[in-house]
Amino acid sequence: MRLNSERIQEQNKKSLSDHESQFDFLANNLTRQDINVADLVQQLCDFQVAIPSWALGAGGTRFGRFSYPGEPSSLEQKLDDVGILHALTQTAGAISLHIPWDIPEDYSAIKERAASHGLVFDAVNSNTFQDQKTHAESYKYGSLSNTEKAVREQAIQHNIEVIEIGKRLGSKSVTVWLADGSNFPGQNNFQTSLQYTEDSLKRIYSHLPEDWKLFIEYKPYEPNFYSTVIQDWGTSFMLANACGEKAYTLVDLGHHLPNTNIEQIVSILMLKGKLGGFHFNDSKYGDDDSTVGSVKPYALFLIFNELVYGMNNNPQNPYPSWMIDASHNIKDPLEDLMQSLEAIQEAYAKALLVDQKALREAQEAHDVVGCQEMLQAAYRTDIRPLLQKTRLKAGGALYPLQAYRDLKIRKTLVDERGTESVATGL
Ligand code: PSV
Ligand code: MN
Ligand code: MN
Repeated sequence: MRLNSERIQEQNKKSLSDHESQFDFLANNLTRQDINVADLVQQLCDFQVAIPSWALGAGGTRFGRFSYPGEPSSLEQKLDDVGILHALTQTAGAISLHIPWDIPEDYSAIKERAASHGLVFDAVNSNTFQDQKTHAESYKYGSLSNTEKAVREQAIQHNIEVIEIGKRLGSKSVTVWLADGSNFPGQNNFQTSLQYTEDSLKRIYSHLPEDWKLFIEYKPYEPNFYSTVIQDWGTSFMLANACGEKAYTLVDLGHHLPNTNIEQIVSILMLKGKLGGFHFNDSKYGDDDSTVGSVKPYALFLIFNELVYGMNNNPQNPYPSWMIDASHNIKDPLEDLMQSLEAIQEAYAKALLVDQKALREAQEAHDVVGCQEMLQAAYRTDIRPLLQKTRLKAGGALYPLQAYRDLKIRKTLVDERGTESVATGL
């Protein structure tokens, strides 16, 4: 299924005048505060977030999985789904593949299809957390950190193959997330595990093309419940430094223990020039992979406030690679992703409203109340008309979710793919 722009524009006509009056009200307010509204719209237009291929089907829990009707059952269909998201929102211009779930059969056809939707290939992800039928060794006791050389070697070779696949697609980065760790005290030697991981990552790094980045993702627990080898940002940072200048830390919002100050982590990584990638999601308890902004929207705004500061003040840090990493069990995955995209754009737009210079002055004057007021004033501004304007300018839908429902897109997908189609992935 392909969503043409005429159908979207037709939808927009219905709510155009409502939008105009709401936008004018907001634009006048912002202009009175000396905020350049046209600049804001442009910055929002430029902000693109990659969609992970595994979020297009309903996720599962360890107790079961309930497929969603019309799920994409091939890489081609996954690209079509992201194409729909991008057509409606104009903010999802990239897809991130997970190997071996998404190995292309015909590379030029896949590249053509992606380009026809206006999509590029973001980071490719390796998978050494599941055993593969074609692989001789098992990852039951770890992959890059395994005490057995043959297992480490297999995991290294897999990562190298993933880089090769990414090269053919035009990706520029590879993300390594390891499930390696231990379930019981005494099971592993912490030092040996970390040392093997470092040695293995260096081998992978040595195969990285010149213009590529290696993203090292951390996570405190799960699937192992006693220890994880790359447990936190410090461990990831250490490994990235050991590998070299093309290696970076990747922050996944769900990969922190409750109440961790993620905005501070982001800020320090940018100061050190090592924040490479970002996975958006939200959670109440752990790595819940819930819809972005559904539980802690103010925390997301505070994180964006640091990201905006870093992007303006830390030339030593490359422009981060943005991706959603969410997967849940019950919603229509495309509707859920539209909600996530909106929450990301909203937090980013609000962070752009913060007068960084005035905030700095208030910090230096120890005006604690003033600092908080500035952040909260930005957070409390209803900037949704600005997001609508951005989408309108880029050719997207004023109200993507509404348009998706009015145009009965899910029904079309089900008619085309059937109710039994199952997405590949977790
Ligand atoms: C692990 O929890 C993770 O966040 C990694 O990014 C994986 O690649 C992804 O989820 C797989 O679902
Ligand atoms: Mn992740
Ligand atoms: Mn995760």
